[in-house]
Amino acid sequence: MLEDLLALQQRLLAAIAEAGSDDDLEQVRLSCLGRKGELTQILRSLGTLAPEQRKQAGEQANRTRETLQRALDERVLTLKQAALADRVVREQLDVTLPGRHRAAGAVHPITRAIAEIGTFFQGMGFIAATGPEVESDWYNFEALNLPPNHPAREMQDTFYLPETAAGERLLLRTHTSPVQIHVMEQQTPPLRVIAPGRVFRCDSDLTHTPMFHQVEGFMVDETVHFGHLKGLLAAFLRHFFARELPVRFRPSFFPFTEPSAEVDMGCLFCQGKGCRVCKGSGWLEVLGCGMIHPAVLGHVGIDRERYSGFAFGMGVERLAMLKYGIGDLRTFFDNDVRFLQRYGAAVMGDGR
Ligand code: 2NM
Repeated sequence: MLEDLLALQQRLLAAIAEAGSDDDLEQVRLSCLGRKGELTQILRSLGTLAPEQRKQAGEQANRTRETLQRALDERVLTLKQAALADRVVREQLDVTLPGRHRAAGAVHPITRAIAEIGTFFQGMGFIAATGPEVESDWYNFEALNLPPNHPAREMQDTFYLPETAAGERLLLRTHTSPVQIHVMEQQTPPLRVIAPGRVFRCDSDLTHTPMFHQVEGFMVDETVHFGHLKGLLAAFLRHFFARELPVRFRPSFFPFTEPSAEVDMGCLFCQGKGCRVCKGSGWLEVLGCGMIHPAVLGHVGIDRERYSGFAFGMGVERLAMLKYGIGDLRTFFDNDVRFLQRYGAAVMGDGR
């Protein structure tokens, strides 16, 4: 019996020393001290021994139990410490590593330019209006006096949507003028409105993107004349480019205005002497404008005997390129944060 106990103790001590996890240890504990454990069975069988043997075996069995229990407790602790030491190595944090760089964004120059344009016209009493980017033929063309066979309506310039169930061919607006038509329909003069927003033309090369931005504006009141338009746009350009500038109006043609004009300003880069930017002319073409065509006023139910109006339109990308010195139109839409870091602003420029 004594030999049996010592042999059991040796075997179980070896098993405890080999146990690599809490689960292993629990298995060993159950096999020896559990209800059906080997030592438990021996302790139970002590009663069958003669009194002399029973005392000796009992004492040895208790010593074996204490020895095994202590070995189990120690092994639990050893495993716990080993696990902790392992974690300390695995989860080491190198506090001297450089931080991860997060590129900071900025206000996009298009947003900034629209805000700056808006600030000027707000100061002149204009209200900003917006409207849908998907339009009907009527609002984008017909109401603006663009006849059915006008070149601007050709398929290659306009993005058309699939025909609707009702047989209507909707399109992506090619200018923000349809917004002005909506406003003129819904409100009565006097009106002073600008319409900033995205417009779409099926055109893509070095100097054209299929989506770009416009700010158009118009004013309708009694006695509005071309002199108001000239004064307003000259003041706008001098405000936007923050300098005294020569401004000239050249006769031109738009279906929705009569008379129509292109507006040039003195070249910012050569002061009129002629350079690459102005192609040697000394002038930069920056706006289109004119007196709203009586047919347009008629289409929106404005009394053309009593009221007159002017309208103008500008491309935001072109103005932003000139003002902020941006060389390549397509970089506006590359979505490269380095573009914002170079040309972006910390604030909008209109108080926001
Ligand atoms: C331009 C040039 C000339 C224009 C006309 C209108 C409307 F709706 F009032 F008739 N809005 N914008 C207009 C006139 C736009 O852009 C170069």
